[in-house]
Amino acid sequence: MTTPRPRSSRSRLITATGCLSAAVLTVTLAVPALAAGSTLQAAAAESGRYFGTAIAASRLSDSAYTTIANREFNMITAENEMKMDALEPNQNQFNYANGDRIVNWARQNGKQVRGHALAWHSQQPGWMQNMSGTALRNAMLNHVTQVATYYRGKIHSWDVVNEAFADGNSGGRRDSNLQRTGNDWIEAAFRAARAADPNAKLCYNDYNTDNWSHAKTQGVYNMVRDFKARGVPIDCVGFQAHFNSGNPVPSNYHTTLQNFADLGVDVQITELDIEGSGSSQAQQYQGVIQACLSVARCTGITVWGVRDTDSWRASGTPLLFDGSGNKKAAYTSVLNQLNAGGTTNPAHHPAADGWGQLHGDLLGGPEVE
Ligand code: G2I
Repeated sequence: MTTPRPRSSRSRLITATGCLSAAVLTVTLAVPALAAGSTLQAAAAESGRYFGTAIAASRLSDSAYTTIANREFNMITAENEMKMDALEPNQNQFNYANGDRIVNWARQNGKQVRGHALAWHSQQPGWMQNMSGTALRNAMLNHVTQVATYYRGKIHSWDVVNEAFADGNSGGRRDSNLQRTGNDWIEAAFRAARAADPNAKLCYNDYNTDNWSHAKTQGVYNMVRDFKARGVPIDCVGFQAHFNSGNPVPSNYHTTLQNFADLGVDVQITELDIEGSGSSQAQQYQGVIQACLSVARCTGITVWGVRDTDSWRASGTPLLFDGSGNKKAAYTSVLNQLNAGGTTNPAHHPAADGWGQLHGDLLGGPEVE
């Protein structure tokens, strides 16, 4: 494992050298010590990134759960409560109660919210599953418009469309009732979301898109490139990052994230979990964090749950805290890798919006430890 850069007790010295007529003036400034982040959100903020988790409304009454969530994370995704079936159980009758519980908890605790998900082939309410053609297209667009309008101003980023590409070697779209309304259903959803909430970042989100050589990754990449070329309003791409031994963290992850970022979108790790235990799990987590931090436009990381027992695949113990709320080896490796630093997210420079902490990088110039 990489040893984190020491940042704790000593003041860091910034030396600036400049010429004043014939004389060479050397100025040495002492700047405040930069404490290594002691929580995931503090450590990620050092490079202008967020660190998030998925929250289940049903667990908000569990104080062991909320204590960890509040301490460690500053970006919140509703695990299920903002999906299509949850928000529109009957056509044009919206139920925001559980979504609001999560959004309100996040905002009351000073956290931002990632909206998940406006349009998806899965988790559709029964009435929508039976629709097709123009009626379905219009119902989907109405859902996107109503929900994005309701939450306008409260959402950092929306997963506008989720999981629209097929697994396997085709590199093409997944067959679904939404896909059968026409290939332009994805861009139509993005345009409706932009019109409803112009300030939210609009993301495409998928799984098994981590390995650059996979056909699915290439399919999504080509869609995003096409959207950027034609002015379809897309701001970001989410990589779910559900890993296990059959689907390990790819060695070319950095390449994937960088190539998408080079299209002019932000990238985010949106649902990270890695089945396993001990040092093997810890090392794989470290690799994911390192890949994100090596890409300036990789702006944040979200793990898909708090404790192993909260996970959708609890038996795989894929998260950073055990069922008793203890920090696992994976937690320590993630924290250390965040504290080791990396590229700084340009849009969330520490000086810009208070996400980060003031540190020597602001002053530029050579650093002397
Ligand atoms: O499957 C893992 C994730 C893949 N990417 C999209 C995510 O939205 C998805 O999350 C999972 C949730 O973690 C599960 O909690 O999505 C599943 C399906 O929406 C969620 O499972 C559902 C069960 O299927 C329901 O039976 C159950 O009522 O969770 C619901 C609430 O516990």
